[in-house]
Amino acid sequence: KKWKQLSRLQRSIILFLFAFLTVCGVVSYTSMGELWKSVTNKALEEQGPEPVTPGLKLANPAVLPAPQKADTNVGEYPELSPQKRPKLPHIRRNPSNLQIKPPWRDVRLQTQRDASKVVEEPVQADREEKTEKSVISWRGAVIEPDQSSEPPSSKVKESEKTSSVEGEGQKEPVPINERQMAVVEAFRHAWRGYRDFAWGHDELKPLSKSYSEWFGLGLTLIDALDTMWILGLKEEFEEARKWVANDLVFDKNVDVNLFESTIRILGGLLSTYHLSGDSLFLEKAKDIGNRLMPAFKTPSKIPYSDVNIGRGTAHPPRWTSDSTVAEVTSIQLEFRELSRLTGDEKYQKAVDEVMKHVHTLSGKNDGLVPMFINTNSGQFTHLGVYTLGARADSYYEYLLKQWIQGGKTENELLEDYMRAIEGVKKHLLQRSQPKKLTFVGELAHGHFSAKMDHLVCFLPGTLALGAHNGLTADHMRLAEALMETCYQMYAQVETGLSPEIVHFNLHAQKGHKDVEIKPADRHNLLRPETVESLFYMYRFTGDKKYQDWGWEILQNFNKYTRVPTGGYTSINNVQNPSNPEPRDKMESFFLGETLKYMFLLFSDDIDLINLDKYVFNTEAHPLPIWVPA
Ligand code: DMJ
Repeated sequence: KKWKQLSRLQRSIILFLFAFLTVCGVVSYTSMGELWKSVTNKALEEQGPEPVTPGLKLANPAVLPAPQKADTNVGEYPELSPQKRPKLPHIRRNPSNLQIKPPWRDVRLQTQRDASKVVEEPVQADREEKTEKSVISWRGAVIEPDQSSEPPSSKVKESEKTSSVEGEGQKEPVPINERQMAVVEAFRHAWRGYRDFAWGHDELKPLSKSYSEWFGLGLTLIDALDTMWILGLKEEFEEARKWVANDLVFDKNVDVNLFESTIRILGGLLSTYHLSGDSLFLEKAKDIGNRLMPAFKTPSKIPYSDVNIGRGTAHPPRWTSDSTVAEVTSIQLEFRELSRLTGDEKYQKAVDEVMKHVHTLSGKNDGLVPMFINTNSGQFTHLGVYTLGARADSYYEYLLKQWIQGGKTENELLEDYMRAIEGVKKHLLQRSQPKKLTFVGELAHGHFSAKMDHLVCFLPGTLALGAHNGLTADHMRLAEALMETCYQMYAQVETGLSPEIVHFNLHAQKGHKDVEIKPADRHNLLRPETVESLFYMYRFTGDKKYQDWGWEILQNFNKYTRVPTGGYTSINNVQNPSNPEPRDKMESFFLGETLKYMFLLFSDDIDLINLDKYVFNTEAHPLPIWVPA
């Protein structure tokens, strides 16, 4: 106890003295070791035996600046209460009311304030549970009981005080800088193409000046709503809002993909509701949320991939009764938030059940999951193949993000996340030649492949977010290494744009770079993952190199993917600067994610979507973090 009361400096001095005395022979190595053990393992010993875990590291303190206000003890380790899912209904279901005023700017473009506030009175039952404090340790993430004698309820009040709208609303908006202006310009250019040639349709085809439909629901428009809000584009936002009010109809005989429509449409509508406070968006979110619910009517409760939102029927893809693991485990943030807002727990129940079930499943490899799950049996299928790329990626992302969304109380999510990252370290990490870049490969039936999807570049950002929330400093070090790798996936390529997939060289060969690209993989779809991670890395470290890397990427998007008549296009060949072979398609996530993360990356205003108040869904739509009761 006394040891814990000492400051870090005092602890360091004592340890230094012991080391000094040991070297001088005054104290034996053994007693030095004992002291060290008793200091570092105290929490572990208190809980009794820990499952034996290869690669287990002792807890490290959070590596990053302590989160702003949300948690008082995060500078040490996050507090975890006994395993309890957040209870519904929550008291306040209003939007976060993030904007004191709308973000519209004059010539001197200014950032809007995002004075977020999710005030939820703790329900009585929760208060009682909170008094039973616990110690949780998981592979280097040691979460100690709250040291303060303050009752949980007074803590809530404290956090209410510090995040109050009144308090923050007074702060001067921060003017946007030149790089952000360049993003606004890029967005306007992209939007012009969409508005002129694809208005109300899913995706712009900028070369043929037409559009493509996927679900026929104005996907790009909905995905881009909160980006317009954040960038301060008033006219564009108002016009798009009118379309949502008058033309967005979900009562259509159309099959939509559950995951894609959840992350883009439901997520986009919910975040726009929070940012704008406009109930139109909540009404639309409820409508689509309800229409997606039939997907969960399966023998196993693992949802089908496709839903007919007009007929209320759901089914798996034609060729299989499997769903994709990432898809069924990356819809939770959105449905849980829908429950919180509506007070109807059915949405949260459905998605929580999926997570609980997946938590118990066999077929994982040190926390790594296969890519498919059967909707009848509820079991993983196609066992033995592990990737952090397509079909599994956002499973890992949402473990951490749900834990954060729920106020860091759902221990199973944290356990699964920590175990999975250990699995990544054990099975998937390798170093390339000649630059010794750390990368995440794939494992197929025991065989390692040095293949990495660009999609995996979400991982540095997610690891950094975990470290910011009190997880081991080790994760931050890995995030830094992987961030460098993802940047090199751009920098080592002729156009300065990453291909969809790279293969890393494991052996040095004269004239070969780290990154090799196969002809089938050399396209670029304007994907966001690298700039997304750059945003997190800059937010948490303040290291300007991350902004500079993002700036290079923006320049290269402008150079090779910008279509003069409006819009940006995916390209087929990142290795041919003289003809990158435009594909004639602008994906909705370019506006929903890529440009939004660029704008946030170039900002120095940590309150422009404060990461202690919001958690981004996997389509870059910010949703409020529920204030812990
Ligand atoms: C987006 O729809 C989401 O980011 C998803 O998680 C992965 N694929 C695209 C972007 O690359």
